[in-house]
Amino acid sequence: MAEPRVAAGGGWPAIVYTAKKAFAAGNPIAFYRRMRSRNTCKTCALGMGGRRGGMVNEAGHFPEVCKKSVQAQAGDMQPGITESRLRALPFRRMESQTSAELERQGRIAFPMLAEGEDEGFRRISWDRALDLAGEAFRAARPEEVFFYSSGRSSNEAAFLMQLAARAYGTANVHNCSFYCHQASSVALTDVYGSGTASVVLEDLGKADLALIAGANPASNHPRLITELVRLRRRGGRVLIVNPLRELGLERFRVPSDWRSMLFGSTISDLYLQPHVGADVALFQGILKALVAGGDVDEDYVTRFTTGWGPVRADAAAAPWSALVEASGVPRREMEAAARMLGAARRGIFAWAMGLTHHRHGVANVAALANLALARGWLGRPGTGLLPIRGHSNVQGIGSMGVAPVLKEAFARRLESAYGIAAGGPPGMDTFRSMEAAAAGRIRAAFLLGGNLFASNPDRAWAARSLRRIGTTVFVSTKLNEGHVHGRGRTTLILPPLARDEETQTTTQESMFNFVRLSEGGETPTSAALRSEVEIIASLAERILPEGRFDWTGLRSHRALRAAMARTVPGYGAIGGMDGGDGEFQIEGRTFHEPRFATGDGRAHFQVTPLPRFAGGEGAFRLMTLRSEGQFNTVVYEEEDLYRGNRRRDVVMMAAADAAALGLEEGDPVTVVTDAGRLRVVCALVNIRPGNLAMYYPEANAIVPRRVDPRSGTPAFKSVVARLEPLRTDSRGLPRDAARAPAA
Ligand SMILES: Nc1nc2c(c(=O)[nH]1)N[C@H]1C(S)=C(S)[C@@H](COP(=O)(O)OP(=O)(O)OC[C@H]3O[C@@H](n4cnc5c(=O)[nH]c(N)nc54)[C@H](O)[C@@H]3O)O[C@H]1N2
Ligand SMILES: Nc1nc2c(c(=O)[nH]1)N[C@H]1C(S)=C(S)[C@@H](COP(=O)(O)OP(=O)(O)OC[C@H]3O[C@@H](n4cnc5c(=O)[nH]c(N)nc54)[C@H](O)[C@@H]3O)O[C@H]1N2
Ligand SMILES: [Mo]
Repeated sequence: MAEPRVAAGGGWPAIVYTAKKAFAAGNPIAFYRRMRSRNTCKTCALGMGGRRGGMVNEAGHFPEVCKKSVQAQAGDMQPGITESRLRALPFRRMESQTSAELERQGRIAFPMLAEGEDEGFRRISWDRALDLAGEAFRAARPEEVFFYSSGRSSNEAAFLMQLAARAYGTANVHNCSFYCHQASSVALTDVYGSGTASVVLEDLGKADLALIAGANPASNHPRLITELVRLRRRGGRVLIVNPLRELGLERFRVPSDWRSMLFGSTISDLYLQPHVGADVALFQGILKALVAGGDVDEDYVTRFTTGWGPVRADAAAAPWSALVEASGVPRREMEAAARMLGAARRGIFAWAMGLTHHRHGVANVAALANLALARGWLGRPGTGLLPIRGHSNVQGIGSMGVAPVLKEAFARRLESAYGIAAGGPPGMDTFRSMEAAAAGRIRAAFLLGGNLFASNPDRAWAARSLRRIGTTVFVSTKLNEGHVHGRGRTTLILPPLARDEETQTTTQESMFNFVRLSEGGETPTSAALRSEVEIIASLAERILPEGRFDWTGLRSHRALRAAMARTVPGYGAIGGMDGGDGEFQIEGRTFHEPRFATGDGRAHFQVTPLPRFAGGEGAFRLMTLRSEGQFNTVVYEEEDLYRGNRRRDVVMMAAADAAALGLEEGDPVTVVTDAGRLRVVCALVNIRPGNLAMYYPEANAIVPRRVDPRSGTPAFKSVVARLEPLRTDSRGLPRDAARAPAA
């Protein structure tokens, strides 16, 4: 078995790493000062920094820092790419570089162009670049373009981008949440009429139970672990639902807490390991046991919810044997979980990609919400539902309307304020836009950050599709694989300021629906960089009829915030952002009383049929996941300390399955899906037999193009896979043999 290289998550390795990065950035004092500057943290959406200063959380606690924020900061503080360096970087060299090598080329410091048979990018002027981009959009019809945003940009840029796109006439506007938490938004809107968390950070401080399903916050949201440690110190309980035993969810050393650093902190009280994609069965089993134990809050259910009857009947009708078989979890473990829920007074349920990246992602979240409702844990302090968001401003980008459909009230206000048809038929989401590109139907695309190439399923298809786009306009801080493998026939890269380098203040929204201010003001890498708002406004000026908008007004972030205050639901308070301590909680999203944003004011139980595993006899369930040493498509380190892997071209599997296949740690093996084959080596981990794990983004080479029909999210974590151990025959030549899992 691959032994973890450390005894607990976090701890000294995290601190040493931080110090190393700070010194590598040149001047550790300047680095620290920049980390502490009054700007929102650049990595996850837990919500750090802002007006209260960097490394401070929403509850005012300091110091809060993680490896990821240090990497992001070090990446942005790199010197700019020079023209001579760019000349030495033709596509044929870029094509063989890893994501880390491309990132380490430095900050993109001036606009770049590649067209026709060009062998690489070359520097061009801002005016020329913007003119070319403008011409491409003017030559296309509105249905032949799309606008995508990753989750790092500001609310101001996002608001302006969707406004310009809609005024231009397209609703093909979307963001990375369509590959991330869209299933949560769809499910939560069904449950309580709003698509985001029902809780604020303080609620975590009041809960005595936390259930964390399908998430690995020890790596991906380390600040959340601090909350779990505090919760346990108060005598609370933590329940983990994850097919894979993640070291950091068992033990963690919180660097900002001396007790935890010295002795380590236990995280999980109960660790349930269902099959990949089998959470609905598990949650239904726990619900069944809750009913049997008399732990349903009947009074709450009657007064504040609808739909309990059918959900209860469904759970009653499901035989234990079917639930145990489907989930892989023994009945006594589901009953133990139900007892833990029953013994707690206030619980918060949180989840991430382990629930959303499935064909039935929406049902996964709905099934978890049913459990919360049965306990009366929605709309009361210290209770609620918390989708753990990814990018630092992905939620704000969605709130700003970077989505193919808008809430009715939002669309109406945009129409009356700007005379644009915002309430028309829905545009294409991210995956639909990729399909349109594959069919050669996209003539121009605008990509505000991100890396659509490496984040898509079926890597070869994603490359082919993106390469068919007429003109692709990237607004990117650093080079990534998408700029080369996923470039358009004409490709422009426009370099923006990072949020802490902006000359005007910007705003970001956390996963707790809290909007904070970034002051910007740090010295940018290059004087040529422009703010995202400036870039978008300059493009919009070129593609919209003259005099259509007051462009002086729309370049002012303050004026944009005034526009948001008038149009974006819940954002009324943003107009006052610039005065005093203007950071604010968005209206109408978090619930501390059981009165919800649904038509009838109640929360809605949802019936969730058990999804069936599509693999059949002999197939494994393969998930793709992250290590701590990467941020999405950018892999900083090959090594995964926590899972004990020194390389990433591995398939992680259970010892029992490996033994049945005659495999040992490090043996070569081919993973086969209906999208392709990938030769990797075997890595033994503590995962439920019958299930496999591989690293994203590399595994996208063999992740098929299947999406959840309700949310449009690719099923990155329910892939049907087979293994072919590489065997040798009597002559010592390789001979492939397909085999089945042990369980
Ligand atoms: N260090 C770091 N931090 C990040 C990121 C990063 O790349 N690196 N990315 C950011 C972004 S955009 C996001 S969305 C988040 C992602 O944060 P997470 O969702 O935590 O990340 P993943 O690694 O995709 O998957 C998380 C867990 O889901 C489990 N899992 C897989 N399938 C299932 C299943 O069927 N059921 C259950 N119950 N569990 C399952 C896996 O074992 C894994 O532990 O992190 C953000 N923060
Ligand atoms: N198989 C598999 N596929 C997945 C996933 C998975 O778990 N498994 N996860 C999915 C998820 S959750 C997500 S969110 C997507 C990620 O999809 P994306 O958000 O599209 O990808 P990222 O890798 O986060 O984008 C990184 C790039 O953003 C740019 N960038 C960084 N900072 C800034 C900035 O401040 N401004 C601007 N303008 N640009 C910036 C840089 O050029 C950097 O290279 O991938 C999805 N794909
Ligand atoms: Mo994400």
